[in-house]
Amino acid sequence: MRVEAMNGAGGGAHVLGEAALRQYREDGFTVVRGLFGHDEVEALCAEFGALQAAGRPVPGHFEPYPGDADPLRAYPRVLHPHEISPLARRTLLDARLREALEELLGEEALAAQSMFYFKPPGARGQALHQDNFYLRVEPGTCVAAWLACDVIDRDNGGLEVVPGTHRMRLFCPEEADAQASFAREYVPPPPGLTATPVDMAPGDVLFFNGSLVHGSRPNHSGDRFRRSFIGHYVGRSAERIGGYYRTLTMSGARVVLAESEGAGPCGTEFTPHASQAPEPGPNGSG
Ligand SMILES: O=C(O)CCC(=O)C(=O)O
Repeated sequence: MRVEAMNGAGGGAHVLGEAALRQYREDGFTVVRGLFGHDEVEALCAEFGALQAAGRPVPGHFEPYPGDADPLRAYPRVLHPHEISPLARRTLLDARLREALEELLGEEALAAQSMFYFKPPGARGQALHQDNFYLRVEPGTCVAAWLACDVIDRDNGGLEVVPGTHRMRLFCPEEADAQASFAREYVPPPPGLTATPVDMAPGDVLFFNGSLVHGSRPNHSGDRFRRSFIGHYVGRSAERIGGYYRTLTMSGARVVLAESEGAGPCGTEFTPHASQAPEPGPNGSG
């Protein structure tokens, strides 16, 4: 696969090069290597590690069941952590992400959500899906910035993308395999296209279009977490978005967009968080 490799961590220069922009336009994704430093990644892991070790629920954000046999109940994903953690908020609104996003969007970026995935050994993945199925950004779509916090590969359930699907419509999902995916929706790769794994190192950021089909398989490694911090963004020209997504400028000011219909948290869980239950999913499945 062609993944653009460049270190954009320095100030001043464009975070993305021409080749990365071209790849994003053609394939729907690109990777910026080493955009965040190892110290920054370690600080994020320490922040969320402490949240998990405390074992206390934070309603609407984190609902752990310490010691549960299901690794994803012991280490559930953290939803909208930027609303409970100043470090997560700084990361979501980071100036390097802003610069890359505005190059990709061609306009001002607004932040729509953040998430942190622990994905411990043995955890299920998230079946192939399209983010804008959940965010329902209109007109247009969203962009994800997916920051690797560990060495991420096929063995520990790294992300897979289906290049070119960003130019296609939103597909009606099928039901996912509950043994392999914590989320219900599954979008099979369209005929002739296949899912391609994206191997990453801590600090690398994968940017991808909100209509790109992507997802991950279970973490089959015996002992390696696959942690990632994820931000979703929209262009300033977006008019509507799902009510779950409380958009912010990259300076942190709230921007209220009209609410689009059919939206829900990203990935309808087979066992939903209490905070997700009242929000009807795109298929009314919650
Ligand atoms: O990290 C994963 O396994 C899935 C994340 C994802 O699909 C997303 O952020 O949209």
